[in-house]
Amino acid sequence: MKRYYQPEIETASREEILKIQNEKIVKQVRYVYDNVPYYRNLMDKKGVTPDDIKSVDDIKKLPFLTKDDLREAYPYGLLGTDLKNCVRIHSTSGTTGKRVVAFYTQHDIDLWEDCCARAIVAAGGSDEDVCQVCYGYGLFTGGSGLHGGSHKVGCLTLPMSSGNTDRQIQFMMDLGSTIICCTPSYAAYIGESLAEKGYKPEDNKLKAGIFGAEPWTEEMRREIEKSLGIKAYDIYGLTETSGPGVAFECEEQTGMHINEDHFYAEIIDPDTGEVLPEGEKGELVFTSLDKEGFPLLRYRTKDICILSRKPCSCGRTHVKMSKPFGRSDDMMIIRGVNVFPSQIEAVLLNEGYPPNYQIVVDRVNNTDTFDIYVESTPEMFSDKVSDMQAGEDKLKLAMRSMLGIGPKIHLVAPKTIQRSEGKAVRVIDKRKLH
Ligand code: DLL
Repeated sequence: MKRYYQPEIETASREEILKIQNEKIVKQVRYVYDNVPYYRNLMDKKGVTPDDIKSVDDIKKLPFLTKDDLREAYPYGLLGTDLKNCVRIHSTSGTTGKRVVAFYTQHDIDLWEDCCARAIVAAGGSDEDVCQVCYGYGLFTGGSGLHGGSHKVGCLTLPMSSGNTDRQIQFMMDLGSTIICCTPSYAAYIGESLAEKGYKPEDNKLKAGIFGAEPWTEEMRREIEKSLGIKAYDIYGLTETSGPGVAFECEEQTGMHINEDHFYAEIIDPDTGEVLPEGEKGELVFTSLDKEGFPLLRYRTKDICILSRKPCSCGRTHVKMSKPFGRSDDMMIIRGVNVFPSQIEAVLLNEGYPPNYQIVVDRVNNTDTFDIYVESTPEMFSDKVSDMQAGEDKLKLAMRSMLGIGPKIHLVAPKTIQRSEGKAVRVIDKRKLH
């Protein structure tokens, strides 16, 4: 079985990768300068010309691009080529403002699908596999990305899209799916539904899952691995840079290899914009190295993570990014304390609760309120108020020691928190809604 989809690139030496990157960046910057007036303007304002960019070391001279720029340039302002050369668009859900629309030429689709194919092979996939894709198809990149990757690997591809969980399970069991691709919250839901139908983890043929598109903790990984009887791999990406597959996990499960021949990664201090050394935590910034339709230079993702060049036992040489600790914009500041939803998830799962919860933050009389609704399991659920109260008190204590502040915990009956088929909505911050 193949260990790598493109071994010559995935295991290339550092020098070889740098050589590829240096050649590509010179061309990509020139291409953007010549074809994207919006970015040319940013470069002119900063006094940088394509001639100043001779290698990836010079990337730090370039101006940043932010989500606000994407909104301002909507829809065509960052297009890198004639529309007639583009064959597809994808778009973000637009929950936090105007949608982002990304354009793809056939070349862009090819390199994106290669990245997803690398991820599938890293998860043990081959042409012997049945790959059930239950990310949403359509404008969202999840379905199409993994679908294309699965085709390239030669898996039998089940283009399920998300939702209709009974049908997902029927196909999974009848056709013997061996790999499943979806959001981690949907994977947890499928695991729960399988158990409810009386299936044990060993009853299905699944061996691996490729999960991403939303933050998830190591505790959640263990939960999913147990309930589905699989090894769960992380995959990362964003619409702006093409979609899933910008980075993916290998069997070591200690971070995701960034496809460095296509994307150059930097970590910056989100406040000052200064580039941080390897190993420091900060905002991830990507520069595409060979995109045509929607090339982005120094795009600030808002995802907070750490890069590592520690050698990996899988043999891949590309730099690894940690799981994002959260986004700089989903960090909540509650009564002055920084709180990430991932910290809350870790405490809940460590305390034996299922991964079904919702965080509600509000402001009453100028004071932040902080409530967490947590589903209990049928075994934990009790008619006795004192039992439930004891559970809430214990959880509050555990939260306080992790977060530094104590939320109000509401233990609710099993099955009362809405399940997610795509990206889960974990936080309702009513302060932003007022
Ligand atoms: O979520 C692309 C994708 C699809 C990735 C399927 C993986 C699998 P967007 O909808 O544009 O694209 O959302 C991008 O989702 O900036 C992160 O904040 C978050 N995200 C994506 N993957 C992960 C992950 C897709 N593995 C935004 N862990 C990104 C944590 C993730 N967060």
